[in-house]
Amino acid sequence: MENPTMLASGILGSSGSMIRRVVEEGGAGAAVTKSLTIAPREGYSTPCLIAVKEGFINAMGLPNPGYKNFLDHELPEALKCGAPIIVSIAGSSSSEFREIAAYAEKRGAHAVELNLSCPHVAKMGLDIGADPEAVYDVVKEVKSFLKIPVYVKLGLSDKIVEAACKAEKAGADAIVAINTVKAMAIDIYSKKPILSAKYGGLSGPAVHHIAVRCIYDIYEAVSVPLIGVGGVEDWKTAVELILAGASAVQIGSAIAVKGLKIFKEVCLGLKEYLKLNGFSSVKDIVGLSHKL
Ligand code: RRO
Repeated sequence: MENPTMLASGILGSSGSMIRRVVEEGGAGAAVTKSLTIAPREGYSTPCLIAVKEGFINAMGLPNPGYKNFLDHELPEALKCGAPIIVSIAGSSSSEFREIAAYAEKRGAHAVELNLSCPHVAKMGLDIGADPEAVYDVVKEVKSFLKIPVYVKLGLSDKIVEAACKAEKAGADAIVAINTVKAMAIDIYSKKPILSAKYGGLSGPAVHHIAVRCIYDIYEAVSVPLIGVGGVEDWKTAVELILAGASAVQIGSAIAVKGLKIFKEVCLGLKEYLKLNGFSSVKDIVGLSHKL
């Protein structure tokens, strides 16, 4: 990667041309696709995304054209940007993760990210990620044959550190944390939950300090590289996740607020911060808050 910023899964990662723009115009160092499933999914009906005071709540419901469609028709375009493209996978069993990961590798993905963290789709995501033994089984299965790196994306649960340890034991090459946090918004006039799926995932500034805490705790427990996600909205929030232990950061909700310029803004601020503090590389500050 040319810089430590990445496009987070779920934002602009549904088409090859958008991914190219995020890298070529925005300057992201790498991009993660929207999570792919075996069969195409339409996702939940509207309302599926709302803006709240400190972020967004979404329940998109994993809309995607199915892995074959995406990997045949969108990935080749995305790969033209030259930056690493990481294919996000959602499944409800080890064999589903295996099937999609194998095809992603065949079609030229640089890595896969296993979505064990979506907080509001039943039997997928966090339903697996909050069960450390299930995390071990899925990661072990994918690692048993795949040559490209396997990132494991975990979400907020009481077991997140245990799950990260199990993922590492099963061979994960990196841990990504966190996803959105299960939440709800109620319309005081209709007196009903606003999202059609009732529950959704909270993202943006509201979850930043939860992400910092999770990265900090996971860094103490594992040796593989960590990628921090959650409320990165400027260079300061990126530096905070790096000091907690992240080697790179993913950016999602802030794109909806600031546009694609967020990537260059973070990189520039990070560079200045390193220079002003006498460091020569991001590596010098990864996990530094544990050492002082
Ligand atoms: O598609 C979604 O509703 C979704 C997914 Br897969 C995820 O991992 N996280 C999220 O907040 N929404």
